[in-house]
Amino acid sequence: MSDQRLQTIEGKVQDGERLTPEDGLYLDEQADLLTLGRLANLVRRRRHGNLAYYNTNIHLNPTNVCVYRCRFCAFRADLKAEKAYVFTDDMIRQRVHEAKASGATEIHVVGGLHHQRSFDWYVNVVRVIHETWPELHIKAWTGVEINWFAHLTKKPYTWILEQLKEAGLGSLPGGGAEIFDEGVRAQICEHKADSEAWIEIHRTAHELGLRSNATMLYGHVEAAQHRIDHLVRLRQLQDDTGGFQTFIPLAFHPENTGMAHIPKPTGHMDLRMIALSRLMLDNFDHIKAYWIMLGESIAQVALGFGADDVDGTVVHELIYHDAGAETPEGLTVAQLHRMIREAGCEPVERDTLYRQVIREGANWKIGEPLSKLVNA
Ligand code: V47
Ligand code: SF4
Repeated sequence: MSDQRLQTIEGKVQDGERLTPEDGLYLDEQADLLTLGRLANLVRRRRHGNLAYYNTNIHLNPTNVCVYRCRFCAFRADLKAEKAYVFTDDMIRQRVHEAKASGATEIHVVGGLHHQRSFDWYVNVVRVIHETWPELHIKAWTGVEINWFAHLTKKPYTWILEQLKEAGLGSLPGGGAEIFDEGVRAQICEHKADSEAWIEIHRTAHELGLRSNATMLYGHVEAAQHRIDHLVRLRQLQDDTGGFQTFIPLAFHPENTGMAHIPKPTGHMDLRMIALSRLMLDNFDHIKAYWIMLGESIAQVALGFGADDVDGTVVHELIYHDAGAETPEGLTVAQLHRMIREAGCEPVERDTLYRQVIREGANWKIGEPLSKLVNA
């Protein structure tokens, strides 16, 4: 690596100056892992000190039936396939009761795009959850799903999001972004919402006061320039709206997918992606090391490579486990605490909107925004 180039980039990071797409490409293609990690950790420590966040959540994938056939997806099923399922209202209520019993503050809801279900069915999923336990934060439906609802109803995104908000929606998860480059999208998820639609939906959500997350699926057919393009487009939208909360780099899991011949990204690449994201996304508060897909060990190490969040207890995860994830489907709070403390950080429970969760016996209340805790 050219020392001169690296020194310039390091100087920018130290001064809190924005990195250019060219800097990003240079770091992705040339920088060694420890340099990337050291610089990203500098930014992470500046923003969060030694705090590391987690939440107590539960997942619900109400159906796996999907009209699309993304090549990286092992979760979807055809309508008549043996593994196809659709949750009834009672099954949804049961999951909410389980969430309550486990002390969850969030339910994360995503699924397939069922050929025979109307938009009302998806609104009803949100309503049933909300009516069963109004305090539970509902983080539901990716940009791809919102785009499908617009296709079903022929209504604008604003209308769709307002209906969902009225039913109890609290925020949007970051899925469906994959890689924004249309050439890559044509190879891995040809028919679903394109990058412009995904960006427009998140912009609309932010304008309506809904916070959202963003993801990037890496380690398949994409190259460094596609990853940097993806990060820069997210950074631009965040400059406009400030509505993103966290960025989650998602490692491709190949098992049982249409791209099973591609090897799973290595721990080396996983840590590089965490660090690169922290360095490029200077206007995102949080970088999440999603332990379900990284594995507990890499997620733990990632806390020293730019990540400040490990997601949550995550009971009932299906998307990665169908694609061969070997992690458990859930971790206890004690296990998360141990993982975080061993990495030299202090665990702080957060809610979906990144406010502290204060527990008193079986009850919890929402405290200060986490930004107030750093260096407090
Ligand atoms: O959009 C699907 C990805 C996403 C595979 O917002 C796969 O807090 C790897 O977005 N290998 C859904 N990735 C999950 C998601 C998410 C996860 C955790 C937290 C949040 C959040 C969001 O999962 C999909 C797709 O990009 N995906 N199949 C696979 N085989
Ligand atoms: Fe369907 Fe989502 Fe799987 Fe694509 S990733 S096939 S949209 S369930």
